Amino acid sequence: MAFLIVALSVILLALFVFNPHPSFVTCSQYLDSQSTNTRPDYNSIIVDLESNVDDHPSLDPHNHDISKKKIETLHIAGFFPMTGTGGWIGGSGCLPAAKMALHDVNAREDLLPGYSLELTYQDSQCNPGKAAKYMYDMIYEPPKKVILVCGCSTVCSIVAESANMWNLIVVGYGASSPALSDRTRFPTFFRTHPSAIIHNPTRLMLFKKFGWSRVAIILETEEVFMETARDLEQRCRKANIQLLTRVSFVGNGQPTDAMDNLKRADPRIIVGMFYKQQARRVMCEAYKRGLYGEKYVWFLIGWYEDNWWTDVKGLSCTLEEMKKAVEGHLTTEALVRNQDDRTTLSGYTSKEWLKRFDQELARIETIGKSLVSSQLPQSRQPLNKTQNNPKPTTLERPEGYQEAPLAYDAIWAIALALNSTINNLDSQNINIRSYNYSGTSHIKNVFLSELKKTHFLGISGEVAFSAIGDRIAKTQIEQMIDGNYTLIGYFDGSKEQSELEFKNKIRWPRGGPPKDRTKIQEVVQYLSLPYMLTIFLISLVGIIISASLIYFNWSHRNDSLIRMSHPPSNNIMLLGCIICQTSVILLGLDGRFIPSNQFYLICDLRAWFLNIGFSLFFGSMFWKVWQSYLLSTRNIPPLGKTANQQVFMTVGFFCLIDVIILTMWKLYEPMDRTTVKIKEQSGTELDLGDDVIVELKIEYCQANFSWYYLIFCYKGLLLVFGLFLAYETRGVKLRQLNDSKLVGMCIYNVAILCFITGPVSLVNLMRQQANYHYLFVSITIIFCCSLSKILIFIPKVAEYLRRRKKKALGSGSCEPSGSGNHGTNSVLDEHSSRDDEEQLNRLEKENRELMEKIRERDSQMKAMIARIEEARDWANKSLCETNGQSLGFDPRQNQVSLRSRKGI
Ligand code: ABU
Repeated sequence: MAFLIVALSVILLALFVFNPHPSFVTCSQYLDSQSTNTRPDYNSIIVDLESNVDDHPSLDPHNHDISKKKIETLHIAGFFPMTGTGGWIGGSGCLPAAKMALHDVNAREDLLPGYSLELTYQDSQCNPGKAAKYMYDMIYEPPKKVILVCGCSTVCSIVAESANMWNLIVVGYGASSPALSDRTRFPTFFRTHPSAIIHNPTRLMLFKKFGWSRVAIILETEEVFMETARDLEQRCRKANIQLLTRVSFVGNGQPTDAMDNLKRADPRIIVGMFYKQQARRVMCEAYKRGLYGEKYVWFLIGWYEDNWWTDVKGLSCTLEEMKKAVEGHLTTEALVRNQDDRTTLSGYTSKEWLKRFDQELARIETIGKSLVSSQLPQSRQPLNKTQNNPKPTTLERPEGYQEAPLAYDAIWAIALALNSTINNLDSQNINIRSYNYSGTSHIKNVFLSELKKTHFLGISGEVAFSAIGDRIAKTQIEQMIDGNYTLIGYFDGSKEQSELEFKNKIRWPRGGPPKDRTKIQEVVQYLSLPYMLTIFLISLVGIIISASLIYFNWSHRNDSLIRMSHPPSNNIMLLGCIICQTSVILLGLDGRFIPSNQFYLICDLRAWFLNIGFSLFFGSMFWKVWQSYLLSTRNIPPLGKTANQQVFMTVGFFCLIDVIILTMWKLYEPMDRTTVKIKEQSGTELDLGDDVIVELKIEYCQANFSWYYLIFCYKGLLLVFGLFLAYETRGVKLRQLNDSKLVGMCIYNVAILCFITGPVSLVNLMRQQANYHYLFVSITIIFCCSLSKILIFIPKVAEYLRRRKKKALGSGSCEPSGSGNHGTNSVLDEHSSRDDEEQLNRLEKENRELMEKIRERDSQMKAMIARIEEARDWANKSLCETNGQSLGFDPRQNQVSLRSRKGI
């Protein structure tokens, strides 16, 4: 027996000495281990608090009876992120608060009588992998834990998702992820920390207040931020606020690419969602890209420590640059400290509590300085005042200082819920000691329902949990002014119709909120008025001249000079000129004169006038060279009475094709006004400020180029054929069409100019030069029309004037009728010319009859010769047969004799 007792003692001693899980500690165990721990760290300083609690009066100004006898210990397992390189490492501020709460709770006689609470904790480093391992260790390592507490969203997610498997309830003091509100995924999770989505209504209120309807989001790819961004996106969509872009980057990477993408979207209002370490990198990159200053408003998370931006280690920005980058940004954060002077459940007002907490931190600091001053986390390093931080406010505050009341209240909430649970279980004759990780979840359920009912005034305000286990809180808005955070106001998103409550004015460097976008000022480059008016004037003169020439043609229609030029075709040509020159005026009418919604009419009119005008103008000339070609190459009667019909039909046919094409164009792809950017100028250059960009645009009729190509093909064929005819008839002089040679010359001009102008006018570079384009096209049209009129009519008019002059001088001399070639004709009075013409027609008719007779005689002669040849062949053949048979003669040698015998 004695041997057994000794052996058992040895085994127990060995187990105690070779503890397989030395990585986590209870507060009391820690005191023992301190004597052997040669490496002091920040955790150790905090644990010192526990060791000094009882003999430190600052912890207990209300002098609760802390000597009460506790007989049973209830164990809490805690995750406090205190070291690490990413995420939220606010355990440094929260652990002391949790320990204060434990002390206060344990000191209360009326709370958990017969029980004391003890905390076993781990530095999770805000690392879910490490947290998972520590959780299993803490669960499987006695003593049994009745509840878990955690901070940092990534850790709470993994802990809370698995805790239910062990009938464990989790209370989060520092986890803001909206994903944690999912009751199916986290059925036993409660938190004193409000969800991060409570920032979003506040952000939205600010967007609306300052008239921002275009925002961008940059976020770190952690569930907490992704869910918050998703919620913000949905709210923005509902509020008609455009989300310009949403860029993200991985937590342990550099945000450079994301920042490049962000800059490309040209945002002005940027919401940033990331942990502090990445916030520094983002703001440094923002500085480098110029995404800071008076034109930009950054919305950051408000729970970083106040001097988070001052640590420039590992950044490529100086402190000065960082200060510029963060200046003026706004933050939103949940209000997690009771704002009034009411005494809270703990017996302190929040001010008293804060004072007490600050004293504790100071005490820890004192201990820490002597122990680990060289190993303090960067955020706690005193700020070098020469580094241009004029008024640093929270030099010695550890990370998590802001969330400390949440950690304090989390322990109180647990204590209250446990207290009610024990009472509840007592009434059912169940002891809390029967609580087990596996098996029945009855105790867990009782605990859950008690936790749900929890409602008390805590240091962080009213502590109550919503149906999804979330904390309800107000948000606070702050702005960084001169390197320090200044309170701007509050917003209570939980209340319907809530308004922003301003305490201070936001400082806007320009006196007012910046614009949410670069203002794009469109400037349509219209035609230069002097150019346009000059062209209008020239066209008008051209139209008047054309009309006058029509009149001239009509009034001198009986004059052989005019009559022999086929005046109807010339009139059609002049009408075409009038229409083409009108189209030039239409081309000059731009958005200054035509409202945008009616601009399509101008587009249509331009196309119709130019096409129909061209068909009349060129079609009539085409007909003339064609007739000239027929008359010169075929033996056809001169232009008769049907000539007028012919010209009308030909030109009408060309116009019909135009009508078909233009109608189809209108029906299938109607033209409309469009503007195209040709140049961009910054507003600074034009003294309009850097928020403005001037876009120089040109306006034209939007059309599918296929229609242009179709018309060009058709007109091109006409031009080519016209050119051919003009070339073929270049040397032909016809009395019936006395100006056909001149018309041929006109066709050359028109064809060449059209072949150049048509394609060039479609080249983009040309189209972008509104003035040059207009001048180029309109001068070509005017030139074609004017040259044709000059070539065809100047000789006629000149001749007419010459005749009039002679007549006026009383000259009676008669000259023979002219050949009709451009005004070199002899002067004839009207009667003589008519007789002459009749005589000519007679002669031509006789000539034709004679020609016909000659042709008849000719064919008779040909028939006779053929018959003679036939007879001769026959005779030769007969002779050959006769002589050949008797004499063997060559028949050709006897031709003469045969002929003589036949008497031919
Ligand atoms: N206020 C700290 C929140 C940290 C987190 O949600 O991870």
